[in-house]
Amino acid sequence: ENVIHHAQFQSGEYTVNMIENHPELFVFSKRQNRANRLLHYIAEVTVNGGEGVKPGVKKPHVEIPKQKNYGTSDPIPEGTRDIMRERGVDGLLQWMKDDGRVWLTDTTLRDAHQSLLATRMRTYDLLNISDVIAHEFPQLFSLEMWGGATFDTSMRFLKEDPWERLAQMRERIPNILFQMLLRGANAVGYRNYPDNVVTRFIDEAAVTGIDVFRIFDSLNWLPNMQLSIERVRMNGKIAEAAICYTGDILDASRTKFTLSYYVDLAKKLESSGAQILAIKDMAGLLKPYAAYQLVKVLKEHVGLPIHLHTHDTASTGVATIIKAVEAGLDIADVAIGSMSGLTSQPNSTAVTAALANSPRDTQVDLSKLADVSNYFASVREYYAPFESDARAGVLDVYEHEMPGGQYTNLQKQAESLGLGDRFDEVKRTYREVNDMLGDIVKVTPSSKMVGDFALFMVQNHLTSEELRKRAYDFDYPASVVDYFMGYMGQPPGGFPEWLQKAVLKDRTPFTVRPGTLLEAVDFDALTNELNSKIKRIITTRDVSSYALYPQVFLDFMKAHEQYGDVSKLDSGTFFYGLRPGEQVEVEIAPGKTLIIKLISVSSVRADGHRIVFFELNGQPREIEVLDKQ
Ligand code: 3PY
Ligand code: ZN
Repeated sequence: ENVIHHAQFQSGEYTVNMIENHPELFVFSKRQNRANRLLHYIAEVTVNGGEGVKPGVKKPHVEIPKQKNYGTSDPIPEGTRDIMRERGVDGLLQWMKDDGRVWLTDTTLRDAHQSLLATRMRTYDLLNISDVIAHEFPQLFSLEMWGGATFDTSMRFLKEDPWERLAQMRERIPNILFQMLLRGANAVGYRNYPDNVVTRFIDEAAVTGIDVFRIFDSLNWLPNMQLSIERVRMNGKIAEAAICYTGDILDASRTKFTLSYYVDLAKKLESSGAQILAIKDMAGLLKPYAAYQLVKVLKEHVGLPIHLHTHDTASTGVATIIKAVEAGLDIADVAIGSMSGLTSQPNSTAVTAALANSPRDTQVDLSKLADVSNYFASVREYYAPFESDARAGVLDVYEHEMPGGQYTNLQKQAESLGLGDRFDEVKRTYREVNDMLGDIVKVTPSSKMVGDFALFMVQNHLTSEELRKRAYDFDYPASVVDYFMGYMGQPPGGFPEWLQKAVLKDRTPFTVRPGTLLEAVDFDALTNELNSKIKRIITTRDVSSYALYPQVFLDFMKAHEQYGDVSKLDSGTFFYGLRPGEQVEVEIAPGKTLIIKLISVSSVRADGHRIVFFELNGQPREIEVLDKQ
């Protein structure tokens, strides 16, 4: 396996000499060393708290319901992925249409936790429910389980490899289509990348297990989506292209994002090769009667299946889906009950129950949904530090129009700048910035830019009027400068000139597709660079991660070197460490399990350190940790 994942092997340029030239292929980390590194991690977290968890926060007592162990006499039932394998993409889409049910995409494994828990759900918790999903939910269209913010977050905060998540889940769930969110020319990042970075990322994602790529552009700018659509199709996968919905088509005073604007965009996406049309209502602004109107008119003008993605921020989500179904919707995004609602997707149980015994019954088993919901309800307790304090749907989303996936993330960003208690002001300013920009589509990365701009204004105590008066006096956040330069593409209606001039000063913006200006990445050079920096075998996936997120990837590698593979720890241990007397089993490799028990933690010594006493497989171990408090 080391050999087949080696970049040189995958690039097809290997020879028999390759093994001689790369002796590191046969250097395997020692088990002993792996255990030690994990003990260091657990000691560190026990004393100082895990990432995002303040020291002193008590580890919750969580009972995770045990999941069924499926034996060989319980084969995995046939699902949409099997149908696609047998009949191809067109065959699958025809088969779905003939079936007539409302097809569901479950977003629990991606957007639900991106929206509710700042994208922190760990692979460990996703894998533990994967067998159940494969066996009990073959009636789904797809599982949205990758992409969006999960890619960088998993390296940045969870210190785990996003590619491994995909590969491991693919192994456990071979029967249901896997879906990812792809930000078009921004891939899974926050800026446009050179074309060859985007195409290579798509190839790698397709090979590793993604079947459906939901492709969008943060400004609804078609030229930024075309390359991705083509590349997904070249890989024989499903190109689902999205119109991002903002504003309110039923509000006659909103003249920019009208019904005809969306229909026009949808037609262009269809002629660009899209195989499914997504309505991406990233903030949850699509109200039920607007959804009816939109889907009905789109159905009249576009021949593609329509897939609705909404957020339940104002609690209208289930009604929106049902009205869209009345207008002929084909596929709807939902999240499992305990991970639904608020800034997440509408509740799968509610949608399933609402359509039960109707001609468009989803065929999903309600009692099985309840079991999985119970699982996520308990797992979610570990993620309490990442929850927002919202308890009920609120209407202010119609005011700020912030995407669900951004909400908890922006809140964290505000807290890190010491603006946590001014979040209401940040939200108000977010809308002010939108209006100042001439009303734009707000979704990653344009939403991130609006968020950065809003934080900048709040930090500097500026209203939009004051900013207008002193617009030339400031250095603007990097994302704002990039936006006005044209690095995210062109917004409908263009840029407000006064602000563009003030932000750019003596720089000249461009209007061509950014991908035509960005120099292609030399992947061989990147591979060599990585080989010189990292003491293990470099895979083509590593090279893709590095091309997208150079510093984040290197930091992740450094953490990996220091602590080993922390994705193997359960989430209680990962976020909070161990309590004195607590024992956990860690399966570091198939059949290789460490038994780790925390005995005690010493008081702080004069040099600021504590000694953490463990038993590792019954043998005493001591680890010294600096107490950072
Ligand atoms: C993302 O790009 O991560 C989103 O979820 C946008 O809605
Ligand atoms: Zn979303």
